[in-house]
Amino acid sequence: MTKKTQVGLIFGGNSSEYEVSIMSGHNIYNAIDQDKFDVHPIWITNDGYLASEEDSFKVLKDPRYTIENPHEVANISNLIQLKNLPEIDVFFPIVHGNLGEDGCLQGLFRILNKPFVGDDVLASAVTMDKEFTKILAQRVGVPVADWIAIKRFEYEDANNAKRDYDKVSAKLGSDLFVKPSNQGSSVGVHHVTNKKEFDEALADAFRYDDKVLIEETIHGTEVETAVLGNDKPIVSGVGQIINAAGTFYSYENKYDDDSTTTLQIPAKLPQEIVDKVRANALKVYQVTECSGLARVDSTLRESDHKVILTEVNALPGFTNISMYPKLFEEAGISYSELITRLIVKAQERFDHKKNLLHKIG
Ligand code: G1L
Repeated sequence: MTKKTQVGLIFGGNSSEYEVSIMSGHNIYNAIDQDKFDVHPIWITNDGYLASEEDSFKVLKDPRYTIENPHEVANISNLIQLKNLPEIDVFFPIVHGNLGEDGCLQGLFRILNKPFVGDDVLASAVTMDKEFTKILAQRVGVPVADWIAIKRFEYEDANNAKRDYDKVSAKLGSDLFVKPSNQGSSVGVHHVTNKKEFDEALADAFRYDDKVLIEETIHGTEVETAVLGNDKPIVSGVGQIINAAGTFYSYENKYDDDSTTTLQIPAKLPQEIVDKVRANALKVYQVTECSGLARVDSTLRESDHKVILTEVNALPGFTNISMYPKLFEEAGISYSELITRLIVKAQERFDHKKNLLHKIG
């Protein structure tokens, strides 16, 4: 019998998506193929502390478990001590927030010289920035909502045209979205239709980032596609977000169980639109140099049925009822099989990179 692969499952984290991460960790732990893998849970508490393995197992088994005194356990910077866990063959990070999502944690894995599931440093950082993603998508001919980016130094200049609603709406229309460029979730995102709302939205968005995007609003249906793999990725079918309230898909209804949001899989859309959504998703995945996985979200514009890129999510919701796993389930890949494939892709990428030369050879 070959030795089982030792998986370091990192979850929790000091972010707004803490609960989703705990649920995902719980679901992964229950679904992972135990003939192939042993799980070593690494729990980062909501206060940003690293829990013991014993406590980490407890919360994986029961997501409601909390530790009485998290401040007694090590600080998150002790993640560097993970190098002292020689038994870990591959890391599986399901963490969001300032550490897990923008390439920092991926950089730590690179320094530790260990394979890890999900996107590498560059793709994590690029897809985290909504403006870089748009620029790259345009480069491969994928339409995006028209936008203006405003940096903090521009915002601080009272005379700057970008903070003048009348001037901005002359270019982008009066129906706008204002959002921090770097947020993964919908935190700090505002839909505005007048000067007062615009001014308030800008002030709020700048609480979360030093660069804010002002975008034309695209009215239509939100559709999502799941992509999996490295050099020759596979693209799932298309899912649709059905929002009975007709409002935008905010942080609240994204994760709220009793919300009116439902997932329609597969989307009931004409074949040529489905093909377009999938082709766009592949182009964007490749141009942003994603590997491992990403969920690519688009809006199907009501007025002309054009498919417009919304965002690339390198860290999609990953509970067993989230869109990403559900899309592959529909394609015949179960949640357990998906976990196995992600780990295999992590090892393949690592083995390949290991053979690249770093000096004249
Ligand atoms: F490891 C993967 F597969 F790359 C991965 C990592 C993180 C998949 C999904 C996520 N998602 C998240 O971390 C979350 C912030 C959405 C919480 Cl589940």
